[in-house]
Amino acid sequence: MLNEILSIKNLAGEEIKKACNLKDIQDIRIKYLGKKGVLTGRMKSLGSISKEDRPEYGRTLNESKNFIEDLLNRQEEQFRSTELNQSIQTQRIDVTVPGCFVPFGHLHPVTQTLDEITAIFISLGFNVEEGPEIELDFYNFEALNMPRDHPARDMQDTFYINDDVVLRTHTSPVQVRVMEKNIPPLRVIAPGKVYRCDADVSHIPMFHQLEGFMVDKDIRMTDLKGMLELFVHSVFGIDTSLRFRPSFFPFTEPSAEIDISCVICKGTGCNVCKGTGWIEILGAGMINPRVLEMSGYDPDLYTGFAFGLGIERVAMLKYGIDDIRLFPENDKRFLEQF
Ligand code: FA5
Repeated sequence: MLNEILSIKNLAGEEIKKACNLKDIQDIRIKYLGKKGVLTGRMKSLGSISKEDRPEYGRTLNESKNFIEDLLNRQEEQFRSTELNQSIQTQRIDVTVPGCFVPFGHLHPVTQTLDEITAIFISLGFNVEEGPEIELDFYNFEALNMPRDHPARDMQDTFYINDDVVLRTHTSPVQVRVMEKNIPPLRVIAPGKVYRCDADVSHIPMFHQLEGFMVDKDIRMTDLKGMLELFVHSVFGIDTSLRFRPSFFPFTEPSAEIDISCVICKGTGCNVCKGTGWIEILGAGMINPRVLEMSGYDPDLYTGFAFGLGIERVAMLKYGIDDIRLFPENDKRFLEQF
């Protein structure tokens, strides 16, 4: 019986030597050591061996099993490393092959313009604040000196959610929200999206504004003028002139609309400026004392200026675009030019 075990061991050894690949090794392992394997079967029948012969028979079985296992493992290891070397050889990466081109995206021209303007005001010491786009009628109108029946509400075609809630029509409500929670001095810009029921070549229903305001003791119209001059010269160049035109906003007094000399024709007159040489870019003024008072400030102690500009309008002038509706269309052929 011992001879039988030894011949099984030798036979397995022969087969392992002749194995050509990992699959052969796997088959031999199953044949001899698997659940129904030749050697496993002998081990199961150990109980039927006489007591005297059992120790030697058991030892021989174990040694043979260890021998076969060891041989299988070594051979398997060898096949694995050969396989690895072969795959390294055949799958070598050719670093000289040109890579796949991944096109780079970039920021939308309106975002680029907004970022540029924001950076200018940050460099002038302004803090950035934000307010909700779904706004209470109170902040959008009432606290800005436009009660429910005020005709000035008609200046902005409003999307109403219900009687008390609107999509904000401008960034000016952020003035009130900031003033409510802070005491002067304040130097704040509030960029963001605003909504109006409005659509033609120079108007879209969702656009961007940037509100700027400063409140402290002794803030004057000349401070507003200086800030805006600096801003316009930074964006459009030092040769650009500014013109303050009297206007009306219920939340500023006095109010002005600010024109710049046409950046296309340099003030000589073209179809962009409709032959006038001037283009309107923003509304501004000294914050109405009633607004200061409603926000909890003493208007005899504090004064402030505020301005609000349309970002798309600035981007149109900066890039020479004649139809504002191109911005929200998101046609890649248009966007790729910036
Ligand atoms: C206002 O919205 C005031 N809140 C601005 C202001 C702030 C005045 C602080 C005084 C003090 P106005 O309605 O003019 O003002 O809008 C400001 C700018 O938004 C306009 O000059 C224009 O550039 C832009 N704008 C207005 N409506 C649209 C629209 N539908 N599409 C694109 N841009 C618009």
